[in-house]
Amino acid sequence: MKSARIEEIGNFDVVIIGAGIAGLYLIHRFRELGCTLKVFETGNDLGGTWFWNRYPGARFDSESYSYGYSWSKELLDEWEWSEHFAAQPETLKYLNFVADKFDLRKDIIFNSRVMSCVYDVQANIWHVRTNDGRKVSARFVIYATGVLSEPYTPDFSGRESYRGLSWHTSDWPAYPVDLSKKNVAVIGTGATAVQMITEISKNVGQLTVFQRTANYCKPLRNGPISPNEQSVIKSKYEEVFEKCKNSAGGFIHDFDERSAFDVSDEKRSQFYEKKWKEKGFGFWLGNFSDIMTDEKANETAAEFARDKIRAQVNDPLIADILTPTDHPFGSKRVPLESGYYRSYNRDNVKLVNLKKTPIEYFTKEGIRTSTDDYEFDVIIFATGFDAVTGALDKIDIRGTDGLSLRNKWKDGPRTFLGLTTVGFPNMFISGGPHNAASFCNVPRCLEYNVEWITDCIKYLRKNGYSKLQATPEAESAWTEHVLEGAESTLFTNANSWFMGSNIPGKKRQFLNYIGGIPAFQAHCEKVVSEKYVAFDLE
Ligand code: NA7
Repeated sequence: MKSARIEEIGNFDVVIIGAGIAGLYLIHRFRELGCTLKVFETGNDLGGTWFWNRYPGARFDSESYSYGYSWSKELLDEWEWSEHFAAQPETLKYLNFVADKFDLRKDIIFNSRVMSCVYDVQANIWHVRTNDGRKVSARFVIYATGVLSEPYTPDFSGRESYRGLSWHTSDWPAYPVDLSKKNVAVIGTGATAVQMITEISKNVGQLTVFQRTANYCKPLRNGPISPNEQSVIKSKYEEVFEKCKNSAGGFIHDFDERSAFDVSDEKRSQFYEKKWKEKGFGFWLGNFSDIMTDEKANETAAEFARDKIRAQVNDPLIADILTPTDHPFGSKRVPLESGYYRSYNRDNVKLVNLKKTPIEYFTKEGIRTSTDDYEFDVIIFATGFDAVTGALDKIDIRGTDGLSLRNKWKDGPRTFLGLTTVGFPNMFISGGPHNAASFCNVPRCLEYNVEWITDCIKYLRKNGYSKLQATPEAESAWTEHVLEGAESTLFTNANSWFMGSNIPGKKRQFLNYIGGIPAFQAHCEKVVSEKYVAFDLE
């Protein structure tokens, strides 16, 4: 039980919610502006996504050297990634290294979840309350609450009656877990499950994977960074970040200008083979320009990927279940794998096709599907997140006239640039819906947003303004622009967290901005060059 004691901890220029990648950089930038600030973090330490997601096998799907912060040359010189795609412990160590180097911890209150943020129109101030009885007020509130931070565990009938151990992947126990003699279930086969299954299948008693939708997984091709590669990386950081900035998704990969049909079948196969052999997302985000917009072009890549899947699985019936046919390639985030499909060649790994035999309910011992009873020692939910808006929905956010953000967004989010929303003055979201950050090599976009937000507040302070909110016209135009852009792609053809359709009852609508980083940043820069006319300033 949390104490009912209320502790007033003062009035600040800024309150930041979340001490992950965006939150840490926000502290640094606001300090440079000379702002007073306080940060609240639910976890007992910093790192956000990389604090919570400590499941076996958790690692980047972005090239490590394209993921770190770009804003400190000293930091870039000092830090060395050990692998092309770093594992979670190394990333967490990196974020702690950054926090220590820039002395960021002292403004963070840990173990403190923000429960409500209420705007007081008269005083033009936000009142923030936490679950541990703290109360604070601030002129500006910034939500650095993460894109994939609100875990989703399906409400299976009888779930509470199950007597064995169970947890969500983003709540993996902090103590060592030995599964070597356990009978384990994993529900879900998204990017998280793909990493985790590969790892735990190496040392588990018996593993049963419950799959609803098969995914197109591409080989990650990780490896250590050699001393020679390390010095090349260090000499090319500027080039790397420039490349990311000019790409659609903030990665070092970008789409080929050609259509899949500009080349012969043979040349196309050769191109796919080359892309498949590359590290990371090249086969997805460095593919022909039309694979995410033209169904026929997409099908050529999808069929290539299907052949690769079938070739890795010994049992053709299992291979068939693992081969997706019901959504376009890349319309869900592509999991990057390091032996995932081969895990199913092990005698102790079993696959259950939930499309044929759905879960009916949980029992005391395990799971009952339409045909079988299963008993488990451990059930792991790799069932994803209430993405992008989930963490915001958890907080009671009240703007002008008591307007609730949950209510405002119940038919889908409406924002200006994914950074602000009408009715909630002086409130910013560092990775909100309809922002480039939710379809991005995330730190690249978060860094940009943090700089944009802090520059905006600097402008307000310099010009004597104390209140800002987007105009309704600007918000409507942006929302329409985002949704129209999504309709022209194949992303809307799949059910995924991109569409919010993984959460029962959530409006099925595209949550990301798909116009690419250069277009997004051009919109943001236009707003600045026009002296923020898209906002009402007081
Ligand atoms: P994802 O990609 O949303 O995957 C969640 C998985 O859980 C997916 O296979 C779902 O099947 C499955 N799921 C969800 N609800 C159910 C129910 N009710 N029954 C059975 N299976 C279910 O989340 P991840 O954590 O893997 O990855 C999230 C992001 O983190 C990823 O995109 C990377 O950016 C890193 P479905 O496909 O919905 O049929």
